[in-house]
Amino acid sequence: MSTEEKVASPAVADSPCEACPAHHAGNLIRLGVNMANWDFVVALAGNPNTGKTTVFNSLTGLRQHTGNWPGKTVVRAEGGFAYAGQRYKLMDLPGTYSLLSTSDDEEVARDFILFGSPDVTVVVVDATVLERNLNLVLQVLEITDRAVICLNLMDEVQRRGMEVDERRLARDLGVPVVPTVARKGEGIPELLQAVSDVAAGRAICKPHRIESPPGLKNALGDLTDEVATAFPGLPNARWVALRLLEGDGRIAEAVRSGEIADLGRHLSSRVPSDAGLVLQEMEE
Ligand SMILES: Nc1nc2c(ncn2[C@@H]2O[C@H](COP(=O)(O)OP(=O)(O)OP(=O)(O)O)[C@@H](O)[C@H]2O)c(=O)[nH]1
Ligand SMILES: [Mg+2]
Repeated sequence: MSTEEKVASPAVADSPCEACPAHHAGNLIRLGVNMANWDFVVALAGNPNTGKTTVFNSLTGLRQHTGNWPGKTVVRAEGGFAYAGQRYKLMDLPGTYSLLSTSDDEEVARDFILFGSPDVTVVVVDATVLERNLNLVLQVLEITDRAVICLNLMDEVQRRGMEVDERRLARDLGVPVVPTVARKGEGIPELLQAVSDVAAGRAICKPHRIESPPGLKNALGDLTDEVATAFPGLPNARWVALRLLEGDGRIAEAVRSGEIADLGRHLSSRVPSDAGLVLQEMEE
């Protein structure tokens, strides 16, 4: 893919919905690839084909390809937007079912979610298959307390006569849940507000976490301390320790070789990258 294809489009409303006065996108300035000096980094995570890139395009004004193969996202892309006086760098990630997945494009997403230190992780879920999508949601909530759930494809939920109780879901998960129809721009203003509230600390999340049994808790605590000491500044040392306890060979090798520290350094969202370029995986 050439970088020319990623040139920002002007901040023109793409859908009729965005042109109507009820859409408060007046607060949104799509920055395309122009995103120097950001205040916050936001990651778009989610299972494959849930509408992440559609949300990304709607917020940045960029035109990353959406849809099924060959449009599916396999590398991460970045773009920018400003909202309510703050600048955001938005990362579009490949779809992933689990933070334990090991396929190459899923690993791109996993590594950024875990080691890229995003300020807010938006998990875009397909509301028609919520249960399947909750696997990743719960894994993300294990590692961050700054998350927003974008409950997408609500038009399909309605069309199929299904119901999703988003308020109950928000209560049970302990993080904001925003229903959207990303393809039509519906719910995007509310999503922006939720992201900005979480980023600025106006909304405090209390994510649902699975309680570990006492034996595991102690072992995990000790090993987490050791990992954190060996790799100072590495985000999510607890997750790494958990993987080691579960016998994950790839993570064990990354710890042994020290490569795990590079992941933290290369992916850190605090370090400015070549703004607007679609970034290939760090190894490339
Ligand atoms: N009906 C409906 N379709 C949507 C909605 N949002 C996105 N889509 C469509 O879903 C398909 C997948 O959208 P993408 O944005 O490419 O999904 P993605 O999550 O980026 O996919 P991967 O990068 O492969 O993980 C596209 O055809 C979109 O137009 C929505 O709210 N409702
Ligand atoms: Mg995509």
